[in-house]
Amino acid sequence: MSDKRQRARVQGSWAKQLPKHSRQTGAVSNNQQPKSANPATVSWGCGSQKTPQTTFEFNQPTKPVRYAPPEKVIEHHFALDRQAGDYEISHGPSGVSRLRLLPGFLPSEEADWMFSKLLAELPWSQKTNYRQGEAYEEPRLTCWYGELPYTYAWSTMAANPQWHPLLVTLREAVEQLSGCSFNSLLCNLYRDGHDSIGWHSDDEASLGAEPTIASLSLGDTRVFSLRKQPPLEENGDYTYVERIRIPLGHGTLLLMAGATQDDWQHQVAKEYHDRGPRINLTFRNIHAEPEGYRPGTKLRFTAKQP
Ligand SMILES: O=C(O)CCC(=O)C(=O)O
Repeated sequence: MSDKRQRARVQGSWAKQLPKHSRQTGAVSNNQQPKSANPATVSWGCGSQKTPQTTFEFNQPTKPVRYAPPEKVIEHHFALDRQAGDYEISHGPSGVSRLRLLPGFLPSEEADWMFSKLLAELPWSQKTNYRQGEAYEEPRLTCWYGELPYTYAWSTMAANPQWHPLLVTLREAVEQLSGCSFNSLLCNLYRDGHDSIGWHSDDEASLGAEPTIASLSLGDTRVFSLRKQPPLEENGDYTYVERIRIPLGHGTLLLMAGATQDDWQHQVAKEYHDRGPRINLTFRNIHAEPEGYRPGTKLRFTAKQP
């Protein structure tokens, strides 16, 4: 828990130290505290010791205490009813943010061999990104498919129209289910629990307004977290925003649509217990950026991807 969130739970504050004359006499301004000389002779059952005594006074907070809303968890059991789970996670400020969750989109045995094949056969590499001019390696491996290049975090993935045949099949299955068409795919490989992707929105101008993004997970389960963008008056402070966590398991498809990329950020955080490898395929529809347009421009300001 961040220091600020923790502080938000404290319901009062310690009083200032008493003026010197009242400390000497042991007097307490509101008469609620026991009187004591300082230093006092106090017995703790192991002989008598001179122990300095400090006097505290509890002040009621002047402002109402503010709590962060409890994190919600979405766990949809597709196997029970064979229905997708549809969630409207917010209705503003930009519009309706929608998620559709389909655990078991790929049956487990098919997902097993697809995972092994993609792990072995995709051209995985570690991308170098830039933050305030400083280079850093992404804490995961990636590869890109699409007729157009894709730029984020000041670094470009070159166009790669040579789709792996299995990815072509998966793209068709995802398109049929979602009713959307996708011309590009960002593949992420989290080698273990230490690999991650930080808070960000998929809101590059090249994705267009209100993009639908289809995210297919294979391999070990990892927690996909969302947090709401704070209102302007919070000055970028996420302490009190709504949060959602969704465990994404082997063969699960997640669709993000509507205003999700405008009003929310998402991440897959590092984990500190053992995790096996996980592949995540995010199908997207990329548009050519207009001439003279700086690649990777965001539609709005958001945190950078690590
Ligand atoms: O691995 C995931 O589930 C999320 C990937 C992601 O956020 C992205 O590729 O932008």
